[in-house]
Amino acid sequence: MPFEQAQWVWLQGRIIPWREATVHVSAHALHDGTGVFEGIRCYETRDGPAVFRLHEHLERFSASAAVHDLSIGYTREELAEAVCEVVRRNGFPSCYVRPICYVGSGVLSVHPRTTPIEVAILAWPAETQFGAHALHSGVRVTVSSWVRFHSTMMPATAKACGQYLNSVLAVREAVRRGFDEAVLLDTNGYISEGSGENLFLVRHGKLLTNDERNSILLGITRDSVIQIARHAGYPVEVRTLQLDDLLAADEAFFTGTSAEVTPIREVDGQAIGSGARGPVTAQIQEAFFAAATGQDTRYRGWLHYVAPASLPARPGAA
Ligand code: PPE
Repeated sequence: MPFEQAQWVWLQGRIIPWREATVHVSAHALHDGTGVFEGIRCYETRDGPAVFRLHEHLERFSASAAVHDLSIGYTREELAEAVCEVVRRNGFPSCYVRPICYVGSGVLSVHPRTTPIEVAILAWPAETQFGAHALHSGVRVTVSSWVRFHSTMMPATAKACGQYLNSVLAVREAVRRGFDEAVLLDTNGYISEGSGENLFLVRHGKLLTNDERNSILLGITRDSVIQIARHAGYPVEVRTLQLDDLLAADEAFFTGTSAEVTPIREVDGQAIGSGARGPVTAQIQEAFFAAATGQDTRYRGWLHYVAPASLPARPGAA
């Protein structure tokens, strides 16, 4: 269990032992889902652990909080330092980091009123979402009977706790049906995204992906892959995608902090392309990991090194 290795948690400005980082059962967030969170990866690099695109994750965290009227109460600089502190204290060479800001205990009416807001940052060692083998062999997906909620129902580009029930329903159904993951359609029947990943297609040497008009969470991995693909010379077209685009694709893959770049090999029993990881997916995957682990120095600006606070950052470290 990955949590067994996590010893320290940042809670409200203090580093405390994992087992003491608890929330009361009367917390508003537990009942009504009133919280926002982030999922961030910290990769092992030659210069020690480095948090991938920390700035962008903290920006989305604050945008999610703003749209749900939650006041985080810490600056981005304070949160960035807190993330580094949690990684350092736990001594992880690489890990997954989960900042969360939620409405605590005070009232249990729908309107949380002036109930205090709490902020915590957890970290734990985490393998890639679908397991290392899936990076090579890909995953099997099913088109969900649950529809991705539209942004007129809840802000779809925010990463809020309660909205994940939509994803949980979809992924539970997918697993029950014998698949690895769900693909959700939007309210117009176009492709939206996976339960926790964005989706890319490869067709005739071009990458295709959708955007917020199809109710997706605007993934930071998605943005990274768009930039990496363009640098590698692949055209990337951002447009609405239909199910037949997916079924007719040469290759398809998911992107996400947890899933990284995972090939999709089959949709409801129908093979995508050759039914194995395609060459473009393999190239994008390799380039993504080279960027995230600091091997490709063109993307060093994406890395926030977790250098010890007491020592000056090493030359070249951001
Ligand atoms: N869509 C959804 C719905 C989503 O949850 C994620 C992240 C993405 C797209 C990809 O976004 P990004 O990580 O910025 O590239 N899903 C997180 C896991 C959520 C969970 O509750 O677990 C993640 O990958 O960390």
